[in-house]
Amino acid sequence: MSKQDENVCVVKGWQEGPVIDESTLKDDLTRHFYYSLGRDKVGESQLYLYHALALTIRDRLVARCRETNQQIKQEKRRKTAYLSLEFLMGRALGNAVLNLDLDEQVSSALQEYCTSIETVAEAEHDAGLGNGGLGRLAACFLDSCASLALPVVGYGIRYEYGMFNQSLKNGHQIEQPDNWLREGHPWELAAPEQAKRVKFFGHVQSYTDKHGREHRQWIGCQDVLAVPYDVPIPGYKNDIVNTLRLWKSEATDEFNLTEFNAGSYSEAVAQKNLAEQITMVLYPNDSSENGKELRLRQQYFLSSASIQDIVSQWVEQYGEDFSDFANHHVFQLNDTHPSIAVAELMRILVDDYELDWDNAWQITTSTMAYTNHTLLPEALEKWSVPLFAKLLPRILEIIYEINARFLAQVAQHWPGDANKQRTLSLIEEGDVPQIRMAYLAIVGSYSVNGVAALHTQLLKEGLFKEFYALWPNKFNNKTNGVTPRRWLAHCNPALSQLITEKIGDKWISDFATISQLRRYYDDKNFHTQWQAVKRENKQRLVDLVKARCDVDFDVNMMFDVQVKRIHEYKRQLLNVLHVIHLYDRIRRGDTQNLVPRCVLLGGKAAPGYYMAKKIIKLINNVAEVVNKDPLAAPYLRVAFLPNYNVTAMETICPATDLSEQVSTAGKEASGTGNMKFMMNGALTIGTLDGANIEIRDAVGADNFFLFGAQAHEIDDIKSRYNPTNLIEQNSDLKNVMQLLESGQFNLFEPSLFDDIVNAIKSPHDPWLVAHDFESYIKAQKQVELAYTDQTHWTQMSILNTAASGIFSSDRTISQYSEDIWHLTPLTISETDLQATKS
Ligand code: T68
Repeated sequence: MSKQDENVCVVKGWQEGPVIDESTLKDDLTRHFYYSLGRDKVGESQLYLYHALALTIRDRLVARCRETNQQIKQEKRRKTAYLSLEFLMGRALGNAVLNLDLDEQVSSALQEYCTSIETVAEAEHDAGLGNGGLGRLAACFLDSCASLALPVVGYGIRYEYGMFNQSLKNGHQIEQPDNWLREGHPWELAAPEQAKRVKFFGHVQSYTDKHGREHRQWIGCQDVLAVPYDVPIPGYKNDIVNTLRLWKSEATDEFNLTEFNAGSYSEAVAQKNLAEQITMVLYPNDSSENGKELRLRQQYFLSSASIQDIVSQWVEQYGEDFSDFANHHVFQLNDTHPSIAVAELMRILVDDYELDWDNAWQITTSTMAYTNHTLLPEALEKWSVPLFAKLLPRILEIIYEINARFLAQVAQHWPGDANKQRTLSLIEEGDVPQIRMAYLAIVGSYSVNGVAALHTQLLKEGLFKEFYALWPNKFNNKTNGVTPRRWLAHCNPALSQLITEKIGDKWISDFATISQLRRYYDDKNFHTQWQAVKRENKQRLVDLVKARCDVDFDVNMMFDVQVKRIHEYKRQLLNVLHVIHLYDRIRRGDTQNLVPRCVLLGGKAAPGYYMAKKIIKLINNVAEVVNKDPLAAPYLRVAFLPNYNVTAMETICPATDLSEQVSTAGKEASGTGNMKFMMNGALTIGTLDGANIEIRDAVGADNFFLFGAQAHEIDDIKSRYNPTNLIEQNSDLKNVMQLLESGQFNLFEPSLFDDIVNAIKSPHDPWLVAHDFESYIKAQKQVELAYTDQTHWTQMSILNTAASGIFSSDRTISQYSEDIWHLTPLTISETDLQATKS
C-alpha cells in the first residue's frame, strides 16, 4: 500500500483497475466456490454454484463500475438521479452474462461442474422490489441508460421483503412473504461509511444567525440511518457499469446508547425495530394509495437519503457554492411517490446551506422532473396534514411556503377566481386537510411527462388542465419502452439467434434496425424457421403450465395470454366472459371455425382488493370446469398461472400467439407487457388505450385486432349506459350471463360470483364490460379466421416484431435524455478499456 494523502490509502495497482484477465473466469469461479463460499460439492440446489458465479461476474462489474464513476466525477458530468420507490429487477445473472458477453466463457466453466447457465440461473430469486409496470419500467430504464452510456444512478429502497408470493388455495389467492434475501444477494455491495441520517418527528424553532438573519431549525428528531447497498447495472457490451443505490434503514448508534444508558433495554430494542421497519416490506398496492404512515416514512426516507447523497457529493467536490448545481443534476421522480424530494431539496438548501428561498427554489425547479403513471383518481396520492405535522414538521412548513407562493401565481393568472385557488391549492381542504402530492410534483418540476401519447393528451386536457394552461411547456410525452436485451435477446434465445442469422446482431444495441426483418415477410423458408422457434417456445410454456398449474396445454393450439396485475380496469373479466362464451359454444356443439386455444391468465391482486380477488377465483373456477370437461378438451384449455413475476414473463412472452390488452379506453396509462409480447411476435387484441394506439400505428391496422369504445366516447356511453338491455339484445352475452348466474362455475359455493354478476349489470359499471363485449367477441372471431391461415399469421407475427423498434426503452431513454435530462454519453477510451481488461 502507498500513502497518497492524509486520509486516503491507495492499494497499488488498484487505481488503474483490478487485474482481471478474462481467461481466468474458470479459475475465479472455482476460487469463489472453494474459498469465498467454502464448498466442495455442487449439491442438488446449485445454490452455491450460482453464488460463486455471481461473485465471479460481480468482480468484473465492480472494476467497470469504478471506471464509470471516476469518469463521471473527473469529467464533472451532468447526471440524472432516477428516484423510484420500486425497481422490479427480476434475476440479474442472465442479464449480466449477456451484457458482459460472457456466455461462452461461463458455459465452458460450468461444463466442469456438469451443469448449464440455465440450470444455475434457476437458483436466483427474483428481485421483486416492485408491483408491476412502474417498477419494471424503472428496471428497463436502468438497462437502457447503462447501454446508452448515460450517467444515471438509480435510487431506491432495499426492501427486506419484496412483492408477496402468490399461491392458490381452492382457487383463492393466498399471499406469502417474499423473503428474497434469505439466501443472500451476491450482487450488492454495502457502503456503510456513506450512510446518511434521515430526520423524523421533532419540532421546528427559529434562530437568528450572526448576520441577523432568521432561520428555521428542525430539532429534537428521531434520526434513522440510511445505509446504501450498491447494485451494479451493466450496459450492453460497452464496459459501462452504472449503479442502483438501494437504501436500508437502521437504528442510529446514539439512539440506542441514550436508551441503554437510561437502563431501558427493551425500549431501546423496540426503537431499533421502529427504524428497521421502514425498509422491511414493499407495499403491494399498484393503484390505490392507502395513506399508511409507514408508506410516508418510506417515501421521505428514500427522498431524503438520496438528495443528501447527491448534495454531499456536490459539497465534497465543489464546496458550498450551489450556483452551478442545477447544471449538473436532474432528479427524475418516478410518479409522485418520491415527490417529497422537492421539499427536501428546499430544506437542505435553505436550512443546511442557508441559501435564500428564491435561489433555492430556482435550483429545485431546474432539477426536478416528474413522470405521471396514472389517471385513476384513486391512485392520486394525498397525505393528511396532521400526519405530516407530526412526522415531518419542517417539510410541512416548506410545503405551505411553496403553496403560498404558488397561489400568488394562480391569483395573477386567474384574478379574482377563488375557486381556482381552491382547486389548485397543494392543500385540499376538508375535515382532514390533505396534501396533493401530484400538485407538489408539478409545481416543483420543470418537466411533467405522461407515458404514452393518449395518456399525456388526457393529462393536458383533463387531470392537469389548469397546470397545462399555466405552464404549457412543462408538459411532454415519453412513450414507455422495454429493454430488448432482457425481453428478446435473453428471454428468447432461439428467435434471437434466428434474427441475428438474418440481419446480424446490431439490433441488440440499435433496436430500430429490427425493421430489417420486413425483408423476410414473403420468405417461405424463414416462415418455417419462425414457426419452429414459436413451437419450441410454446413447449417451454407447456412445461411451465404443467408444472405450476397441472393443466395440459398443447403446442398445436393457439396460445392466448393475459398476464398483468389484476384490476377491474384491465378487464380480465372481459377475457373470462369470452372464455365462457367459447365454452358455451362448445357445449352447444357450435364448434365450426372454432380455433383450439389455450388461454393463460396470471397476475397478483392487491391483498385488500376484494373484486380483484373474486376475479381470480372466477378464473380458477371456470378453468376447473372447462379443463375437466372432455367435450372441451379438443378446443379449449384454461389456466391461471400462480405467482406471475418477471421470470415467469421470460417464458411466457416468447410463447404467446395472442396478446390480450383489453383495458377500458383511457384507463391504462401505457402498458409495457403489450410491448414485450409484440417484440416476441405476438399479435395484439386490444382497445385504443395507452400505448396500444402506438403499437397499432406502428404495425398497421391490418395486423392488430381492434375492438371497444374509444376514450372520447366513454362519457357519452356512460350517460346512457344500460347493461341489462345490452344483455337482453345480445344472445351470446345473454348465454354467458345465464351460465354465470346458473351456478355452473360455483356449484357448491352459492352466490360466490354475485358481486361480479352485479358489477357487469350495473348501469354504473365504470369499466363498461357489457358495452365492449360484442365488439370483443367479433374481434376474437377475426383472430380465429386469421389464425387459420398460418402463413399469413406468421407474416403478421414477423411484422409485429419488425415494427417493435420504437418500443425499445433505448428509444424512450434517448428522448428523456434529449428533451429533459440533456446528458451526454460517457466515453471509455481504448486505453481505459485496456487498463480495465489487462
Ligand atoms: C403502471 N402503473 C401503469 N403503478 O398502470 C401502466 N402505483 O399503464 C404503465 O405502463 C406503467 O405504470 C409504466 O408507466 C403502475 O405500475 C404501480 O405499480 C403503483 C405502485 C404503487 C403505487 C401506485
